[in-house]
Amino acid sequence: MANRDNNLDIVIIGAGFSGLYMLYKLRKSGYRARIYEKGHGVGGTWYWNRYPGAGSDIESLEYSYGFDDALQQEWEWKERYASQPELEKYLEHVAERFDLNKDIVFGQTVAGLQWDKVAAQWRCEFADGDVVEAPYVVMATGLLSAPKAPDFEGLEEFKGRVLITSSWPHEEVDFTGRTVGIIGTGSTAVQAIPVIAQQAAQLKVLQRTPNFSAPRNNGPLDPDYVHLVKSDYPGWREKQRNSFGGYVSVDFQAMDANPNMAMDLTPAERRAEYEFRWKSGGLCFYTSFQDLLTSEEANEELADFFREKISARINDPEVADLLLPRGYPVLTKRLCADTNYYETFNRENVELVDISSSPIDRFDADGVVLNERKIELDDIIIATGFDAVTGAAIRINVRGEEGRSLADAWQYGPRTQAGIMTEGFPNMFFVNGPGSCTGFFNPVLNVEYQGDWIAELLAHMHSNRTPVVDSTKEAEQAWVDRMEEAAKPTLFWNSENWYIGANIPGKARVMLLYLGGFPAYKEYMESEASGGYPGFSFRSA
Ligand code: NA7
Repeated sequence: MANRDNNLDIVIIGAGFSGLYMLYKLRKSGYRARIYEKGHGVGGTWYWNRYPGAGSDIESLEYSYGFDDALQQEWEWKERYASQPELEKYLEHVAERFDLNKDIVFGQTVAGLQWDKVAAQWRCEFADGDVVEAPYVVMATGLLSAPKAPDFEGLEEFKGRVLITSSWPHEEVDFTGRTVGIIGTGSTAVQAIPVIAQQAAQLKVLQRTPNFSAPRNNGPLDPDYVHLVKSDYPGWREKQRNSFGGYVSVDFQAMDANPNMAMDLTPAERRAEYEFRWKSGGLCFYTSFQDLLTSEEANEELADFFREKISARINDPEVADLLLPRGYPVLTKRLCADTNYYETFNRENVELVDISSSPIDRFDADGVVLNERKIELDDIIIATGFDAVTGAAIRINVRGEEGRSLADAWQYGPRTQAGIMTEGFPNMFFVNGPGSCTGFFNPVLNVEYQGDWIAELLAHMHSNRTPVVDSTKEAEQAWVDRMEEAAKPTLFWNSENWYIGANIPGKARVMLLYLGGFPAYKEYMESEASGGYPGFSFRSA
């Protein structure tokens, strides 16, 4: 028998960074909101991805909420980049501090969402058969939360442990004395490999495509740097919000993106900039010049710089050669940030296995069979990435107007207006979803912005007594065109990256996120709001 709850205004799906902020904001705005979360704790990405070495590649002082000054002043981050346990603890603290837990139902998987036109509400069905109904739904389902299915033939026959990085066990996994294999060499594996190599007897890294990685230069936070940020945290946040990507720390100072075109400078000037960024570490390469993602020449020179630096970290020239990324532009697959990744291949117990020349054929009871050899394993770790941006929403059976499914509506790529709504699915809001800046912009600040904007939209609807909202087709098309225009001249099309859906066989190849930068995004959103929301249609129930 279904449970009906008539006291709910808003269902929020997911208790990660996005869902928690939405609950905080919407409750504060007077709505009865509740989160439904599949996991048994808060954290989202930081609840599920608990593999050894997991952590954020955006600095902790920046990858955190800015909405409450007391929170940001009082919370003490330990390291420059927060680890998964620290991030999970932070989000648990936020949930307690703002009394969010009382409105979160854990262990509840949303299986279907159906728009009931007559009642003007969403019917939300859970995997266990329960149902709730509410006029509004917020999809806080995450950007990198739907794992790419591990579709290796014979995997079920393998007698060892199969460990998936994105649903890592809560109890400690001991690799002592074991021969461990890992598939994947993206950001996840680049974080996990150096840590696991220290414990496992043997580690076999099965690499299909080498990635570009910059040193993460992690370590305890310097108190002077923390003092610098906290002495004007709101000002620091403002700098983040006014920047393209939402993270501004370069070499422990807030620094604007370099306004220059690489190719307008001399080779020596470019080299100096890259050396400076290498020393600072991590993702700050994205802001080193304006044309790195549009000029093949500039990009190739940076790729050469990376290859030179990577080579210098590996002892065996043959191994180094296999680890050098070639044939696709640097920065188009998300740059990895590592601690001792390349040095790990200098260890006696680590072997790099090139599965581009000898692909995985299948698994059997005791290991993995490649075209040219078999590797016996005690454990296999799967770090093959995500059906990014759209996967989590589409895996829910969402049915909008006239029963149309979201999966069908997005089969040729997601269509949204500014990442907020998709036409034909009234009263359903997306945060950190397709069409937003997230992924290219700090997702924590993005959800704060989108959440505040949605709350204002709801207030507008309330005062006009029009409780139902949808995106207009025209505004959605205009946004889709705008996204295409921003993405077209870039080099993202020249690699198999998740930003364009190219890591998932059969997924439409479209740029999933808005590449025009957060300032341009805000400008659009502000003109919509101040102009009375011309891109949206409103109606009474
Ligand atoms: P990524 O970056 O998508 O990396 C996945 C890795 O898994 C990558 O090396 C893939 O190689 C490899 N992969 C995927 N499928 C296969 C198969 N079938 N066989 C062999 N190897 C495979 O995911 P991550 O989890 O590391 O990082 C995701 C994001 O999280 C990251 O971008 C940051 O934003 C944080 P490929 O390149 O496809 O040849």
